[in-house]
Amino acid sequence: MATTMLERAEKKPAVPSPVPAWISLVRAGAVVMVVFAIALQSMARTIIPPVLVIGLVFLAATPFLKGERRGLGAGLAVFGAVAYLANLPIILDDLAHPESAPAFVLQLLSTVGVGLVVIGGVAAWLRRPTRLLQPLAIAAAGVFLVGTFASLGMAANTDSAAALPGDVQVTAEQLMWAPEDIAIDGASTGIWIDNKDGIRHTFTIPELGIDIEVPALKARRVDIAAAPGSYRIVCSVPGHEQMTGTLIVSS
Ligand SMILES: [Cu+2]
Repeated sequence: MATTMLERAEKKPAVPSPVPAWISLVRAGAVVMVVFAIALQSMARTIIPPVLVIGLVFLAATPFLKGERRGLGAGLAVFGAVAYLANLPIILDDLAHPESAPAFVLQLLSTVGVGLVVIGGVAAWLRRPTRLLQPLAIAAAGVFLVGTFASLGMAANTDSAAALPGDVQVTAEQLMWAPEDIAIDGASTGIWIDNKDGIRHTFTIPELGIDIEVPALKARRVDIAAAPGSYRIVCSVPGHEQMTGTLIVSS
């Protein structure tokens, strides 16, 4: 009799075990990171190798995230955390400027994504899925939505300066100044700076004490009073060291 029952039990189709909460969290975070990688590169209109690698790693790992693969979840958490910390100065700068909405929203997305993966990864490592995981995921979504609406509102309320007649135009696009050499003379001393990027820039001429904040997709103008000569133009945003140019002032 006992043997028959045992046989019956063995023949019963296996009931799939529920997906552990931590794996759902890591999966959700991984999907967010893939979306982040696609969105950031689309906005920049170029392939950014480290971002491409981050996106591909999460994309490749996500299908293999299953209940028994705790190591993979924990490994993704470490990878996500290291990638995040390596870019921390850039991320913090973007998060400190919500009026430049595209960059702010993307960094909020990466923060939520890495946060979910790390919390899920730690839960996997401790082998202690807790009831807190679902509220944490809901809180992360809430932070993202509130932050996004606040940022879009601030961007909408940020003015853009119009060019005045005679202004020399300089454009910030794809982390470059165009043109890189700006010539002004006694007749034209105004410069109109048009930021076509989804991230903030600064039009900075250290020698002249000029440091103009130009939010994403906005324009600013500045009047220059300088002795004839050439002056170095930079952008002081972290990671924008390649944005250099020269202001040539003739008499
Ligand atoms: Cu810049």
